[in-house]
Amino acid sequence: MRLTHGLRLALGALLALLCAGQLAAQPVEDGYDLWLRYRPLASAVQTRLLPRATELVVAGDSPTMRIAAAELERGFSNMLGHPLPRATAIGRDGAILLGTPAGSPEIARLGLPLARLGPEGFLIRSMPVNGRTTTVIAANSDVGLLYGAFRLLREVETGAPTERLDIAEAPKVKLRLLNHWDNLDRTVERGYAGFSLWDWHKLPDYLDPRYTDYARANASIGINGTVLTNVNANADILTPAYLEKVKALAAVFRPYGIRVYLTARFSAPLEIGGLKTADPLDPAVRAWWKAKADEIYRVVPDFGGFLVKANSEGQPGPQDYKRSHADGANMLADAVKPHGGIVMWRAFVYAAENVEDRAKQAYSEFKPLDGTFRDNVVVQVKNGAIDFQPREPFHPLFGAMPKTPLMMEFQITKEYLGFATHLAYLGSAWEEVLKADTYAKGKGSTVAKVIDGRLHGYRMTGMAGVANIGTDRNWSGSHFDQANWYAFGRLAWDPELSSRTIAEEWARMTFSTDPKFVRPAVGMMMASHQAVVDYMTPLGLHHLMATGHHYGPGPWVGDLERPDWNPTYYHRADANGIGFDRTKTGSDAVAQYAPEVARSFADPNRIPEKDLLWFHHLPWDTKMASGRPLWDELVLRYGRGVGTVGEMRATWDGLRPYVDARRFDDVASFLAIQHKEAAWWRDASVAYFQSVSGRPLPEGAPPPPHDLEWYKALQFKYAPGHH
Ligand code: BDP
Repeated sequence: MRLTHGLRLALGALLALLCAGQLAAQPVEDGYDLWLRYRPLASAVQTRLLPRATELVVAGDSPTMRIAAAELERGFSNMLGHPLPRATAIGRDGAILLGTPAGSPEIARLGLPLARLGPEGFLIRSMPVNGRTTTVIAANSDVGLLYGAFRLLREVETGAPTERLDIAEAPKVKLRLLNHWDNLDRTVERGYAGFSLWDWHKLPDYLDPRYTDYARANASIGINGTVLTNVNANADILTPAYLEKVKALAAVFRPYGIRVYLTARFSAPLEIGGLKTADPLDPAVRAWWKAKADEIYRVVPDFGGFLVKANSEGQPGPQDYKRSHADGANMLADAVKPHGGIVMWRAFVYAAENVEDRAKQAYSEFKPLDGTFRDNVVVQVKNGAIDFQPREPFHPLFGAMPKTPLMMEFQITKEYLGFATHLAYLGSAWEEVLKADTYAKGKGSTVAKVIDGRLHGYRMTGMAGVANIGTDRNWSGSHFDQANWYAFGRLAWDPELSSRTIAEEWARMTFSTDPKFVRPAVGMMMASHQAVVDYMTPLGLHHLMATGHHYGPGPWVGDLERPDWNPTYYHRADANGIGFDRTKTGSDAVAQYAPEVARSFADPNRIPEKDLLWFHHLPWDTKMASGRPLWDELVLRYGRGVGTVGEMRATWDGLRPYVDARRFDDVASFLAIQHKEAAWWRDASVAYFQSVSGRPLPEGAPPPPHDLEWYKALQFKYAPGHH
């Protein structure tokens, strides 16, 4: 058939329209949408899942409720392909009904069991209302409704059946905070996702729409606070001009249930107050902080409080005046107390002049202070006793401070885990810590129970995550690093969640609900952390990274001014063996744990192999569980890590059909970088340890392609995240 010119033109135009429609319907996925993509559902799924998503009835009005309603509209209309109309009453076909008993007589009449859900919990229930089938989202507060709205959307997005819902949830931890190590010049300490989101220069007059998107993403996972500034603090943030900027950010975040916190530089009274001392017992200093707190609360009435790094890594603190950490924390606590503020005082301390094993110093310092802190102080403790190493045994302070609320500090940004390019899902690493048993009150005294307050009846509970967020289009520097932000929020909400479940949720929302995608992708995520541990610091080794920026291997470094900055301090390898003896014959750090734990850690035959060299210095020919000598095992573990990354690449290659091109390629390229760098870690580490042990490589282990000097000579002056 010959087409007339006119017909051909018309067909061409139609085709162009179709293509345009197609493109408009499927925007390029660059990761900006995170796990809140709300892509169209197949129509079969729609009818199965959402018989009641016909109308939305919002019973009440507030900025937060408006956000919740807008989110439901956005989510459902995108996923269903048609709008979710607003109605004032439940129609014939039912509706989604959103409200609090206080704000809506209709919700109050339902008599829902909300009392035990507290101020942030919510209930989602499929039930008849006025004889109509309805999906009710109810809560005691508007922010509870917002969390409920996100939860309902998650059910739909992950493909869970939503016909008969009965979900009642409340967060188990009160303070669920991100810690931004962001500087006022917008550089981010240990940040691998671009610059700081906070555009201080243009604040308060220009509000980047990204602030709203940031708040929305956090609210979707229950994060309710953000520390805007670096723990290595700058006192300028406390000056009036900056407080106006903080006020503007707080206003954006407030309706999302997110409070703002700041880091307080202990020497601020000297730097911006014109005082001659920052001694916490000096009346003028106390008065200065009190006035400063009053000023902050005039500007930001719901200001959360201060986070403080004191007397650690050169930061000023109370010990500069021969005062204790409690003296310092209590002084600030008194200043914010009248306003309902809190102080999060970090336990990450180790002193230059102290020769005690660095792993012991925080416990030695803080344990004697238990019970001496004001009731609005929380001590913030890193997950392990050294410093966010790829793997650390749980910090001995957990379980040891029954009278002082401790909050957990995890590092979401991957300072010691290959930066943004290495795929390492941290959910499993954090789960390992949270499940660890402190034995503080007998078996079952897990770290999770310390953190959620059940073990010691803490009056305050909290979890902080050092953020991995920056100006990169995909927020976190890599697509898979979004999973770590997500997992942090979910574990802060409930520290007993399974990291695998979290990974599944995330993968379904972020990529695809197809089981052919989800199963392999989650498998890859769950294996990833162990892979990094294997190719960087197997068998309990730690702190072997290159100096300063921590990019790449540096196990040979032993000449830094402080002994405990040197990798050689940590691995102690020599011709006879390797590892840090932290038993009685060494630093006796094991004694800081409860006796049951100490006994197991102290016994090389009982300690889990993953922590072996953290606590023991052992001869190279020690027989391992595999039957191999330690030396062979160590080398093979390095190789195993590289091998797992190879498998991850192959897995990802097989997932091409389920992933949009842009994100597929991004991940594939990063995995290739990871593979290359994992091999570099293995080769450099094996070359070095072989130079010390003098032993031949076990069978099957490839010899490093270069000599040790070659690896040692590598320099990375401009590695990111180090300022
Ligand atoms: C270390 C980081 C350093 C931080 C410090 C901290 O290398 O940049 O300032 O932790 O947590 O891991 O205070």
